[in-house]
Amino acid sequence: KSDILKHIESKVAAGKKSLALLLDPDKLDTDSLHDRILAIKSLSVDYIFVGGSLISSDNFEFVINSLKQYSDLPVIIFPGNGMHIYENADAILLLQLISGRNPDFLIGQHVIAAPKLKRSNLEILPTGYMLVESGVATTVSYISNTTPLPANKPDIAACTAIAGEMLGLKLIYMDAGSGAQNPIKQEMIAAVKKNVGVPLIVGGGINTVEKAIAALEAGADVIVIGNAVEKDPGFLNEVAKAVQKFNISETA
Ligand code: 1GP
Repeated sequence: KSDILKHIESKVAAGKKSLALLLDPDKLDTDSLHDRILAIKSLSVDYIFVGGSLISSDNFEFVINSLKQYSDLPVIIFPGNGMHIYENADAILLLQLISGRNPDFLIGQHVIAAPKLKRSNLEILPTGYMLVESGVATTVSYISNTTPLPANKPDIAACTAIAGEMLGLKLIYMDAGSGAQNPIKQEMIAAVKKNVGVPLIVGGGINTVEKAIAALEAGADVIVIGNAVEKDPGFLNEVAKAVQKFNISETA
């Protein structure tokens, strides 16, 4: 099994930030996937997340297999439900949707997925998933049938994350949802970071270098970029450089 959690934790302990690229199998052009994977190799991307709340294409396994074949980066499933499991990946974010009150995404899907996950070689990453209001209705909010956390309530976000950590979750993922109009506010990221010790992943609507840096400065340990790279592949290079620069200036 992979040791991705330890790797993330040791980077956080060393004060280093990381970049995760989210590949949504529904949004990818599979013809150019091979070239894209080769291009990613030359950039300082740390993790590849594969998934989304709704996967309607047949590309999920193909994307994972291609990544495993052509790159050495850790491939982590970002599942939308208990069906999104494929053991050729390295790990899976076992998401508990702690911002919501839908029992299906707090325990139901997990019970269904548990035997398959136990038989697999996937590293399980127990993750408190917090969906934050973003200005527009996101797919994840609709599909999960949950109300996102209000964007201007950092105290609710902090209490939710504290509860998640106390329940034993090893990562907190704050997400404004894919293609969010507004990324998560710095105040909210900072409030969560101040109150929990587990690594903090932040994503949703990060589509400029400035927004990426804002999330990192506020306390995100890992930032996730999806949509913006689909629209402009060159953005990945820009944001990877920004994360690198951030790490160098922090240690200097
Ligand atoms: C969504 O956090 C991810 O779940 C990434 O969001 O596609 O908006 O970058 P974007």
